[in-house]
Amino acid sequence: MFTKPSIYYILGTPNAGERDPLKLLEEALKGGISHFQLREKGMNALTGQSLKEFALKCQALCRKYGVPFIINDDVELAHELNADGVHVGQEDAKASDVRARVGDRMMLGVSVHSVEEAAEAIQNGADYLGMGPIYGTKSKSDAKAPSGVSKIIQVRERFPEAPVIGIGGITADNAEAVWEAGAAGIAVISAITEAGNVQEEVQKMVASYKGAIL
Ligand code: TZP
Ligand code: MG
Repeated sequence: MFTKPSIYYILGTPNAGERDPLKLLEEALKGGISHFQLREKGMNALTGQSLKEFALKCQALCRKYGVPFIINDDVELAHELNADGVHVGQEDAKASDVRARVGDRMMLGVSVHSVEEAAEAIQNGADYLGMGPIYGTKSKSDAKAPSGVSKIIQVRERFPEAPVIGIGGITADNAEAVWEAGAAGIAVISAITEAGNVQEEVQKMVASYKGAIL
């Protein structure tokens, strides 16, 4: 599910600003992202039918490149589109309810901020954990204070088998510490979305991992 180093790209139309989100996604796919999450949130976020149409276009692109298509928060949309995965935060639907709704055919990711939340998420059927913000982020208005990589290390000690994806302010230049903490992947919005050359930026992120490919 997560070959190390996984580059997990997250995007919604509000993140893209003036840029074409589908072009950004295709460039990122060409650059070698391993996962894509549609996270449609914030000002002018798409809803209803326009969200569904946009999601279908993202899904088709992901299929073309053989990359799992994951939907943030919207369990019903994930179910309707038969997405490859769904991701929920602590304030979203309960992981156990999501698992019951989507069954075993879908990857389930849960955002956690502590060993306790990680234990609960795993107990409730999470396949992977999102942990952050590692560094400062401008992409999530209600983000908690950055925690660095210490929480990843704690979760990895307690649950060595659980894939942990670091998130929050991660760039090709600061990713190494996240890999060293034992993350299976890094989740990124702005460093990819705002890159001058998206393909190259993704390649740099892959290259920031110096360990064995696992
Ligand atoms: N959850 C924790 S930080 C964050 C989310 C969704 C935003 C990550 O975006 P960026 O731009 O890579 O810091
Ligand atoms: Mg959420």
